[in-house]
Amino acid sequence: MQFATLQENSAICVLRSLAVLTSFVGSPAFAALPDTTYESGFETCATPAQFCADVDQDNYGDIGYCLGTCEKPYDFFALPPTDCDNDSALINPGAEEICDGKDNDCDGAVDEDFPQLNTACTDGNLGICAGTGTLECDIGGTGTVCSITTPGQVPRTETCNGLDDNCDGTVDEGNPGGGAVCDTGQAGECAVGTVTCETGTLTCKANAPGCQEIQVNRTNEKRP
Ligand SMILES: [Ca+2]
Ligand SMILES: [Ca+2]
Ligand SMILES: [Ca+2]
Ligand SMILES: [Ca+2]
Repeated sequence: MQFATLQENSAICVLRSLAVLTSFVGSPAFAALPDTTYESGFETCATPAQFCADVDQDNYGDIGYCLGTCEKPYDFFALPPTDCDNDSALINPGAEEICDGKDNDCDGAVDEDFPQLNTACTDGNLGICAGTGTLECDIGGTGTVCSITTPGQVPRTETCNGLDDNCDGTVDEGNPGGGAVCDTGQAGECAVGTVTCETGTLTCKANAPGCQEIQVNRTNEKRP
């Protein structure tokens, strides 16, 4: 490339830079800048670099307000990669992603390090005492916590209903509602039985092996 052409390109480069700077000076981003001493003026060169305004001074500039110059034009300008939030020094491509509903590391994804967010969870209680909800960000933003939307019930006496009423982790333990002698309605050795809780239902179960089971109707309704 000839020297004259280089000079023309350099001049165009400076003019374009000044045009961008003019629009930047009148922008809200410029108004938000701190009082800072200008470090250098404009110089001409064949391959200027893009320096972008770094309003929050986290060393990542705003792609919307860049200058093509040979050297860093002001001490509040920075080279790419650029900032995705120039109003917060805590958000930039070098920041760590935290759980807060924001894209802290400027990778285009929000809270991507917490894939368990918004999935179902429980409060750890057992049986009908278990509360259920969804995982949300904790206060510190370092993890998730179960936000209960449906609280568990208070424990109650175990009954034959297919539920863990007393919240000890076992369903219908101790044959609740059962134990009495009953008539199976069958003949012979199959006639005498014992009221037995099986799969949430009270049945009259013959004491002798190999006999048919008869359902007992009085207390077999399930409770919510
Ligand atoms: Ca910045
Ligand atoms: Ca985040
Ligand atoms: Ca992110
Ligand atoms: Ca039960």
